[in-house]
Amino acid sequence: MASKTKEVSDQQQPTLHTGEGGEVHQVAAPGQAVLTTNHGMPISDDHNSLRAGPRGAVLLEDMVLREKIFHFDHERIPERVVHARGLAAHGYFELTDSLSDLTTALVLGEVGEKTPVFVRFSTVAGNRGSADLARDVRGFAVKFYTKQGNWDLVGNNIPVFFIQDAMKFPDLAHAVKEEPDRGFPQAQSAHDTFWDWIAMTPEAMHMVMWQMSDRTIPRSMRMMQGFGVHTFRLVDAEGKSTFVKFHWTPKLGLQSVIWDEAVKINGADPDFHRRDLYNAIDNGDYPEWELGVQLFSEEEAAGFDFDHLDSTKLIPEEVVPLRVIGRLVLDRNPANVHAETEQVAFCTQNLVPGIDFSDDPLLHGRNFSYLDTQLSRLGSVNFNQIPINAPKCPFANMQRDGHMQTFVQPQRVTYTPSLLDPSGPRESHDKGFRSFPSPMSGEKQRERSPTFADHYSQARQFFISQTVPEQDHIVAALIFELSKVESDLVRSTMLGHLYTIEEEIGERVAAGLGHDLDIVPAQPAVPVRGDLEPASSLSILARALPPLKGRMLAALVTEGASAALVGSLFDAVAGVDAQLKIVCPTIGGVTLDDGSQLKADHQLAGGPSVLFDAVTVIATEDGAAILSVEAAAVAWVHDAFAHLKVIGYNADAAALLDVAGVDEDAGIVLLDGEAQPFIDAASNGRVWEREQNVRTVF
Ligand code: HDD
Repeated sequence: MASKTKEVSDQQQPTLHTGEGGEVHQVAAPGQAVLTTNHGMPISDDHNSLRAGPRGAVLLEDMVLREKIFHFDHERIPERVVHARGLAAHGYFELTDSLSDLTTALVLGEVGEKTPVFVRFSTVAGNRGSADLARDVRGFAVKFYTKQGNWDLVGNNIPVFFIQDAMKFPDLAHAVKEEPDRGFPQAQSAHDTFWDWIAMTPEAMHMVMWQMSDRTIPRSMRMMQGFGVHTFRLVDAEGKSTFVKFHWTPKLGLQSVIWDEAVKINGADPDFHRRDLYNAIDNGDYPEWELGVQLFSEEEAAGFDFDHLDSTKLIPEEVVPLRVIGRLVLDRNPANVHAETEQVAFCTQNLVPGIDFSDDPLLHGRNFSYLDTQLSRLGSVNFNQIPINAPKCPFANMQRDGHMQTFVQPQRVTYTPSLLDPSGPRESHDKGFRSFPSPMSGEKQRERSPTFADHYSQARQFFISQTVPEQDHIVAALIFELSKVESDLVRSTMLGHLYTIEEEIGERVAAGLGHDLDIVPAQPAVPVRGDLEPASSLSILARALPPLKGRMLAALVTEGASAALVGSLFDAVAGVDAQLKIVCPTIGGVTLDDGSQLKADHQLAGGPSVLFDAVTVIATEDGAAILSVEAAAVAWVHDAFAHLKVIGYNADAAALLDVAGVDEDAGIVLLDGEAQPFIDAASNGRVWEREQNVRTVF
């Protein structure tokens, strides 16, 4: 496991050292460091400011005080205008299948090569201090430190986007973020301005279906897909181009939480996702994704149902299958969140030779925006010198000076061409990046191609590709979101779009809203296609069952409970590479029936069942009676039941399940001395058949 402690020097004084990742930090031998100012002057007293007498005024002369407060006052930098709340990790990308016949990019050509990466996940709308389980798209940004420079693949956990043209991005962001006249709601799309804008933006309908699906409430960053979204090009040594789309698929399978669970997790642990990723990596349980590519030619693209340059559309895997070419492993937590997670600057323009842009207009706008925003966030054109942004390959050019220049560049000649210094860096026709010479023609205009005009057909295809519970959740999410909208006109207009996507969705959402207003019909520019077949690759639940590996299970245990059953549970959980957390009435834990002590990981009220994937109750009769009048215990069991979790229990615990309103089904497992039946049931995931018994499905 990567060391979390910084490198230490045997020198007496703090000095600047360059660490493994090129990061610069202050270090000194343990116990020997002398506290200094930033210019290195040793400090004699760091607790008392310089005063005129013991009760006198503080003297302006106190440069130690002034410097300390000056630095503190400027510790914060502007948060990202979108994707402000992020979590990140270091790792590597290992190529397992070479694309060297299609691209000169070494990162995609050399099998077995491990390229260092830094990956930042994020929510989009919320501010930096918002909660992890907001219903929101998740960012999935990967910086590959390749031998040919940094390649940034700045994607999301959804393969399409809200808009087709970057011109509309500021409007989208303004609409979804908190309303500016009141400063709320924070980290939510469930408000008037978002739905007002969506109702007027038919091109967003496909993305909205994804956004309202369980994709936007992932169980863990380790259990979600990532997508490069745009079509890119691979270019080989002869200059031949192949179109490519990039997909990340998690080895732990896909999993989401239930909306009510998300709401409660936000209260119980607003840092749920960051804690999950940090702890997994810290435990050596490194998350992993496969990189798959969809490859297609210009001619194949011409035959697709939709324009591959339109980021609101996807190409189903059923049409162009995924070819798995590598794996991404995250194996090191950042040592300092500000230096790395906050200061990392992803730029979609960062490509390497052999990978090129397509003509997607959204991508072209992004290429400006990401570079531009770093100046306002990081304050200097030299942001690439921050260690997390610096390439790990040699780099050289004639760019000089600027704010916060940290390089001391001794060269006299800072231009090309030059006779004085023929040894300076020069461009290389062979090694350098060359844009694919795609032919261009046409009049300058501000118009969309008619091939971008169909906004509803893939939205419909997405819905009909979902399993029944997933469709129910989309309907429920739309009902929830639109119920928060105060404007009848916005609601009616949105219902018009939903009817146009698929009548069933419109009817079900209208029923759930109890809506008796006139629907404002949508006016699609082209007829909605009914012939797009369901594509199971678009569903989470249609995939193979996710394993229990990497999941978090819990046991609520009372004083005097069976040591044999607890022991059996630990063994069974270890057998599936999951983790078990013990929840007890007090954090001091309990004494089991064999006199052994069981340590608690959580006190009951601090460890609600929403934090776990499946739960057990192991109690004595007396213990169950006490818990039955304890609201936190009743809610613990009731929530697990309502969230469709498998619940194991011993016979003496039955009283608590009764009080919590648990009805028997395939996920309620009586444990007779051994815990394996609970694990067997939990391996089947949630008990979807229970859903209609616990909430109204419109
Ligand atoms: Fe963006 C950040 C993903 C469209 C403008 N975006 C940002 C991040 C991700 C995405 C993951 C966070 C990067 C990080 O962790 O630092 N954005 C996307 C995807 C898009 C997309 C997948 C569509 C396919 N974005 C998009 C457009 C624009 C922007 C069309 C502007 C024209 N995005 C930004 C930004 C951000 C950003 C304002 C904020 C912070 C940053 O760039 O570095 O420039």
